[in-house]
Amino acid sequence: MKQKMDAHKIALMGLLIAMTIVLSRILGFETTFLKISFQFVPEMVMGMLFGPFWSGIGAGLADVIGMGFFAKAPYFPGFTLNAVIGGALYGWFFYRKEVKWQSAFLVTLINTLLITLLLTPLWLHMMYQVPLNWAFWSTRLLKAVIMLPVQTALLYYVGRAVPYKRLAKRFA
Ligand code: FOL
Repeated sequence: MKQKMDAHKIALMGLLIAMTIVLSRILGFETTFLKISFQFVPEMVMGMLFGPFWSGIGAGLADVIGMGFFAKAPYFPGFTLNAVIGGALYGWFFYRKEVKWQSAFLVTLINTLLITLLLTPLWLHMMYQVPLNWAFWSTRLLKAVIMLPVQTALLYYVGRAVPYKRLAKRFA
């Protein structure tokens, strides 16, 4: 469901966008071809509170604004699409729902397969003509295998800690 935004919600969304930018651009690990960050944490909170539509927009804005301030590479729209898809996924899975282990794992798996192992390699190939060889895939697979349990656990515990019912009532 699309919800109406008011001043209170816009302020909270702005804070979550700022947290996403800090986690992805300042506290993230980044090389030309691989990035590791915890930006999925504020993105999932967006998803829980605002649903797929607005969290897609919020995550997309965080990418565009973050690139504007801290660009370490040329802007490429494919990564904005990644952000929008990622934000929307968290909204589909967690909007006003109790976070379960199964859903935390499933959303991480879909994210990993679609974004880390399919779309990002495609964008990097288009941007830099990176050869998609074994050296490329082995680092990506290693990241995926390590981050899958870490991300699942973080989504679960953060999801449990967010009082989404109370917040939803206050917003209503
Ligand atoms: N263009 C835009 N719009 N946003 C960007 O962040 C961006 N970044 C680069 C180039 N153009 C951009 C730099 N290149 C990954 C690797 C290199 C890279 C961008 C992304 C990458 O590995 N991404 C991770 C997800 C990020 C995360 O874990 O926070 C991936 O697994 O796909």
